[in-house]
Amino acid sequence: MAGEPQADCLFCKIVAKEVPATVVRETETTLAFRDINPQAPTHVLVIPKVHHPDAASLAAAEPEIAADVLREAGEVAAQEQSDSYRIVFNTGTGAGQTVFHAHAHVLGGRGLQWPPG
Ligand code: IU
Repeated sequence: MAGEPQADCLFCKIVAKEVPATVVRETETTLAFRDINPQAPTHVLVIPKVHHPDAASLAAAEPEIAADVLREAGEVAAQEQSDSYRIVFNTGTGAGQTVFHAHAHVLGGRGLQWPPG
């Protein structure tokens, strides 16, 4: 069920501390940790602790927590001293989503090209 922890979800396991992660920030509703395959000097994932498969589903079901994720993305960038950064929500396999628990990629620390690949 949306919002409930999913037994087969990697990010739910990270929230439950069953899988280790390098956590950089934590709030009551969110967790921010370093991506294991960083694509920029700063590459942090901000996730809601509740399970929703993607960002739009999270925003539809629990808009306050979606706002928490966005606010924390900004806090991560500030903590990493990234004035310019990108927040990415890959949605769907065709866009590169591989983990179906909503997450914001926070990328910074280098120049970022547009359009993305
Ligand atoms: P995506 O947008 O669903 O592709 O992002 C998933 C990210 O999760 C991706 O950048 C992976 O490198 C990252 N990740 C991780 O940080 N820790 C893990 O154990 C696994 C994936 I598996």
